[in-house]
Amino acid sequence: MKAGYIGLGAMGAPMARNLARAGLLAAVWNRSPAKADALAAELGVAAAADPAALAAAVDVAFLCVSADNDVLAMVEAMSAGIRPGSVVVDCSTVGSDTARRVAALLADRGAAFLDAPVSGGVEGARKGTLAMMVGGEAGVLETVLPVLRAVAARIVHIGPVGAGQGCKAVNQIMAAGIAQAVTEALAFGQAMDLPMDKVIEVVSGGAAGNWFLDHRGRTMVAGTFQPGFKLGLHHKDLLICRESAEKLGVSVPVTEQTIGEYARLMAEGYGDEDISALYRLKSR
Ligand code: NA7
Repeated sequence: MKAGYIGLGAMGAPMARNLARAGLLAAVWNRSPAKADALAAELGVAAAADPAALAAAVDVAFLCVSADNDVLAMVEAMSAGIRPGSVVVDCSTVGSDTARRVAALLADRGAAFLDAPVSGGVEGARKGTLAMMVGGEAGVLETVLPVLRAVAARIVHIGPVGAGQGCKAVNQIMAAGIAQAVTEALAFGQAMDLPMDKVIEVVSGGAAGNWFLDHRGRTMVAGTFQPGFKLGLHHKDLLICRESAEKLGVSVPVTEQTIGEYARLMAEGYGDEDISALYRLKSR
């Protein structure tokens, strides 16, 4: 089975590398061509002329682009080349409605679709240890499972198309709460002049230990906020969560607070920093 990858950003590029390591990658494409050319040369695969050419050359086409409209634009751009029987796997974080729209567009071309957002950060993408939450037909997932295993260590079928994105919204709300708790607590520790290296070391081993503290705790107290996961992208995800919550009549106060605080940081020019830049506000 041959795979192609569209969207070679912080998450897409390392996932493409893992597909190449598994001998599955045939072609890549990126909006800014320099990234695709460099990665294609590094991995010895084709840099497709356009998304349609990539779609025509593969059985499984991965997508990992920023937002809903970008996914829709890419699927439109691929459609002339889509092979009947092929599968598009979207690892972007977008709304469930977008996933369903894309699935319908692809069904008209005889192709299948899985919404397959991931969690685990750039570290997980590099190591191939991502958690992948999948929406779509179980039979389609089964067909492409050997390919997905090259990029993700935990792959769970959540339900029909859109359910993967629903699960990702759960993940993103939880990630916001964890970011709030960790940045607030570490700023509090810093204000007490505690030795923060030691605080992080011991707290990590107890009941409050978590991934975000382990991977971003030391860098945030040192005042560096390299992504990681861009704050502006998490803001975009939380807007999706808020919209769903409104439709469901569910209250999401942590999400609301985080949206407001991210918006402040974005207005100050920090939107491309890691989400741990929330620490900037907590430590003022
Ligand atoms: P990055 O590192 O910001 O990468 C975004 C990628 O999406 C990058 O390759 C972009 O191309 C591409 N992109 C963005 N908009 C478009 C459009 N309109 N058309 C084609 N390609 C586009 O983000 P991450 O890798 O961290 O995250 C990607 C997704 O996974 C996102 O949904 C997250 O929430 C989760 P560029 O290189 O800028 O030309």
